[in-house]
Amino acid sequence: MTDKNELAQIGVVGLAVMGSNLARNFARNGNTVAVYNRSPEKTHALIKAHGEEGNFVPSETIEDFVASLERPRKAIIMVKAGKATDAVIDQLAEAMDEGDIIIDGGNALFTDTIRREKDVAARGKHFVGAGISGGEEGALNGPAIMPGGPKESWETLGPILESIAANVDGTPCVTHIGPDGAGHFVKMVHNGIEYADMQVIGEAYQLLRYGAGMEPAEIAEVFREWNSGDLDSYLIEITAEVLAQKDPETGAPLVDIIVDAAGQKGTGRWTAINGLELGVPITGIAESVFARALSSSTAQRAAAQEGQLPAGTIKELDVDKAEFIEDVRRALYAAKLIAYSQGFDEIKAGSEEFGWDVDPRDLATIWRGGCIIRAKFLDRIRAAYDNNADLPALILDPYFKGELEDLIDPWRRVVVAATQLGLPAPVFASSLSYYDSLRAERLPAALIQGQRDFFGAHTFKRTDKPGTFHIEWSGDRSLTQTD
Ligand code: NBP
Repeated sequence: MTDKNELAQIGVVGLAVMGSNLARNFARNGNTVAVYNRSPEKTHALIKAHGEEGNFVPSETIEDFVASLERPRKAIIMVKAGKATDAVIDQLAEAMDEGDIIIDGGNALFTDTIRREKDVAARGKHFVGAGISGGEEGALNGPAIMPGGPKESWETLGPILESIAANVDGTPCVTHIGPDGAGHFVKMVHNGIEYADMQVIGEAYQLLRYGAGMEPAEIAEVFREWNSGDLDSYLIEITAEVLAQKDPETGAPLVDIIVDAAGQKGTGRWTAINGLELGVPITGIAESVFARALSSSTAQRAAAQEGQLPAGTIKELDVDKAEFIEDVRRALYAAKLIAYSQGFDEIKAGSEEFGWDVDPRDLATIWRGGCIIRAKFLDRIRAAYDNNADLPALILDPYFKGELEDLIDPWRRVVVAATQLGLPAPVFASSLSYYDSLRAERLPAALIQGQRDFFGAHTFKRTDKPGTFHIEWSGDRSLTQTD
């Protein structure tokens, strides 16, 4: 139904896949929705195909769109992230009045969100950067929503966002994350974790396929089974679907037909860059971004496959297939735990750096539904932070420590097997090194500090007394205290 005279509770600008589905979700949940797209064809198409799903108020100009909203006006931007977002923000800020709320639901870089919030606030309006996860299906049926921005905007926006968010055990998968860029920051890290989660699943597949010699359909069954245990999650579920799928044209397993080159230009890359900037070792996420980059290094891979690089001679692996499958499951669980633990470390570091006061329990709660990384084990993460909000690392929670007891040996065996077979398992392996680094009583950083002092007089600290020291390396090698 469309009615030009009825004022809308919410508006959506940008009616491509995400925007049109989000608008339908609002309408289906009893909200009157104003809709506008730069090219009116998309608006017409939405109304023609889905106008009967609820109350839509379509407009062909941004001014009409703004006029069709009840006050304080609330408009969600769902356009291509970047310059398009800035252009639409400018148009909305121009047409809106003081106290109106502009929400950017695209995948914006959080630093852009911080800048935009300042600009929009200076024009007397509110700006909310909201991360929205769940892809097109989530946008339609209930996404996880991570809004930042001023707390007072949340008071107005909260109920309407709760009406469309996913819901788990009666709790909507949306809450105010923190000021300015906090929402887009946690959405970015969410996507980084998603990269790592997908990569470890990919590594498990690779080992079962080329290590245990299993066919995709057989591996699909294994993933289905895994989905009923600790690994129960959306990503494991869809992995089974993809592996079971045959190519409609050739009848071959679809996974064998798809080009094995994955993109990494978006939020996963940002998460890795931000991890480097904050000095947080998010090795699982960074390795996942690199693994995608390597997959797309087509020319180098082709050259290496032409036999130019020796494979070595150790090929035999004498393992029982069923035991190997169970080891891979446990290695996957362990590497996944590390990736989440590191992702939460990055969120904590970002929250401290930007003064957001993000509560990790909120994330473990709202990520349980709607979003791509929704998983049973997020309940465990929430419980971990409920028990101790200041956990030094997620894996130090007593429950996860207990889980790791049973995972560590299989994890080591799988990394050994992958290495021996010459099969790439970058996140399985680097996560294990990260884990062992955390546990190590002494790290070679002491030697690195010695080297730095040798070539650059960078000084070092001592284990036995306070102060900063230097060795006269090119002189008599005496010790001097520099402060
Ligand atoms: P796209 O990212 O493909 O963007 C297309 C939309 O942007 C169209 O409505 C287009 O209008 C509009 N647009 C462009 Br392009 N330039 C514009 C401009 N200068 N002024 C006004 N409108 C402009 O859409 P999407 O895939 O639906 O994603 C929307 C947002 O949601 C993005 O930020 C995306 O990163 C984010 N997101 C997407 C997913 C997903 O699964 N796809 C998931 C989560 C978040 P036109 O029709 O006139 O060209």
